[in-house]
Amino acid sequence: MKKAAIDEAQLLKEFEEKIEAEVKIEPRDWMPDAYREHLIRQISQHAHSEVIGMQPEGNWITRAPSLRAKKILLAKIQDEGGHGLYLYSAAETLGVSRDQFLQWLHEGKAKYSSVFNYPTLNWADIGAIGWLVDGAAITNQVSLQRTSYGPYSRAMIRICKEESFHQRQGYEIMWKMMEGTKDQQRMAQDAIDRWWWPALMMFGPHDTDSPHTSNAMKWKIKRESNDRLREKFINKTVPQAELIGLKVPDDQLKVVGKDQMGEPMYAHGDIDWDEFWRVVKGDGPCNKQRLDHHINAHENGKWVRECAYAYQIKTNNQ
Ligand code: FAQ
Repeated sequence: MKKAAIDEAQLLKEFEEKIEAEVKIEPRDWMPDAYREHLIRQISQHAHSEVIGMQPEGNWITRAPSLRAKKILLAKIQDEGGHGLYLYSAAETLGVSRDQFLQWLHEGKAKYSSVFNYPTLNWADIGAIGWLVDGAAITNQVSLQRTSYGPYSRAMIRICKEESFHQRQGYEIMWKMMEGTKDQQRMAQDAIDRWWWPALMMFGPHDTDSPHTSNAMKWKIKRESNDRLREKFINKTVPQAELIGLKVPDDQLKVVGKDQMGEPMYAHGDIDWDEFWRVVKGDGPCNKQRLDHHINAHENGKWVRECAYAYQIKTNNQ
């Protein structure tokens, strides 16, 4: 065996021992190329989701029903932008520039969560996004706090603190609507009818159809599988819906047992995977709108980046 190959085998062994011992991998540590590429893909897509995810809610800032609701929504959307920034920073530690990430997004080479390609038709949708979309996101992100890559894990810890507030404010909106008039109750039910399935799709394809899960679990990038996280989300969310008088739009949903705390565990009906892949591949109700908006905003913000860059050069030269 040549020396370079022996060195590489030793480095791989040390890397695997760290993963096994739950020692975080840090940016300057040696890591296999495939591990690096896997992280670049997942973290940048996660960042894009946070930023594109600002659009469906941003649509309702000017139409929030009260000053309180408007302040909360503004703060929440701003948080999502911040989450995108933490995540882009974490992804950049892997050696790819932010410009490159954005170029991949604009060229359609990078993905973002399918759920953000659905329209927000009324105020109840803002409740449904906070409750269901943030609820699904946090279920996944709590487990990602233990991901093996240090910068990603630390970003997740910070993000989860804010995300739990987002979930609660969404649930509060739904709760208030369910205490309101018959029309408000109908709006809330209509919102869960439209957002339930897209929220379940956020967890990705079934484990058996998920090409990345095997490596992700081996390297402890993902700590729980797509299906396991989806089940956790359903088990947590169905009782919340029932508590305020909402019905989850799944006729096949049934209780299949109790967990250790005595809480019900559910089996769900079939997910429309044709719809999922159509939306992932660009043919959802709002894919074009979301991407065009991002491209335009990026173009319009060019002068701000140029000013910041000029200021940086000026201060560095002082
Ligand atoms: N949408 O083999 P897998 C949020 C793609 S944050 C689009 O299972 P993996 C906060 C997948 O990329 C929400 N594409 O892949 C917020 C892959 O394609 P590729 C985002 C999807 O990576 C709230 C292919 O399918 N959260 O909401 C989706 O092991 C409110 C095969 O899939 C994260 O990104 C999908 N739903 O598992 C903001 C969490 N599912 O890359 C604003 C971090 C799968 O080969 C308002 N990411 N695909 O071209 C993850 O946990 C994972 O990447 C999964 C997918 C679970 C998303």
